Amino acid sequence: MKLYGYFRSSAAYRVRIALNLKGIEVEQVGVHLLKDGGQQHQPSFRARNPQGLVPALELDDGTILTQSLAIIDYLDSIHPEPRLVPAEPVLAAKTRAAAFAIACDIHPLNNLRVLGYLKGPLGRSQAEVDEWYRHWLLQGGLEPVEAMIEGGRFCFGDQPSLADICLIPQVFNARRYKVDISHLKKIEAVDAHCKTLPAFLAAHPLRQPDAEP
Ligand SMILES: N[C@@H](CCC(=O)N[C@@H](CS)C(=O)NCC(=O)O)C(=O)O
Repeated sequence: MKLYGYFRSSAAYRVRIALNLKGIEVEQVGVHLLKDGGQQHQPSFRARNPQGLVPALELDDGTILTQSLAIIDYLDSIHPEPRLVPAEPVLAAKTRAAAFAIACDIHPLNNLRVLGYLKGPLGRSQAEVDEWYRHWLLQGGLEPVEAMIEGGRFCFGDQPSLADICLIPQVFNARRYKVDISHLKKIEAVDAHCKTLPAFLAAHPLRQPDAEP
């Protein structure tokens, strides 16, 4: 399988964590989101993902899967252990709710193309764009997620789940954009624990073949 991604893409980071947790090896293909006007917009990549977004997972028979959560669901289907969503229905729903709060409610508002639209066509200053980012990351996002997660060593208990897979890349983004999350104690504790685990460490943006300083 081939994973089309970008080292700093948090959606690709999610898929890398899931692959590592399941011990599935893939070839990584870098799609530089900033070079050449954004390689995600080139026809060769659009043929793989008409949305022009990473990640995309190409299966050995050439089938292309897109959308990180759909890809992770596929990985869970073909390789059920370790499970990424608990079997118990209530815990499964809570796990998905925390994951979706990040992937569906924070991430799309702070995506590269949204920030670019604010700054370019809408003429917003860098300070306004930074404030937009901080607002949707914190009040619109991680602060409610802090209240949703139940703790243990991970978001929900002592096994990593889809919630942690979505949370850790979002925390990486918060730190990268220098948004203070030190008041989010449960999130910081989960992040500190994940930093000790090979599956999360190996998925870190700076450890990818296309990483840049
Ligand atoms: N919902 C999609 C989001 C994918 C996405 O937004 N990817 C970003 C990188 S994290 C991207 O490719 N952005 C390119 C752009 O904004 O032009 C998923 O979960 O896969």
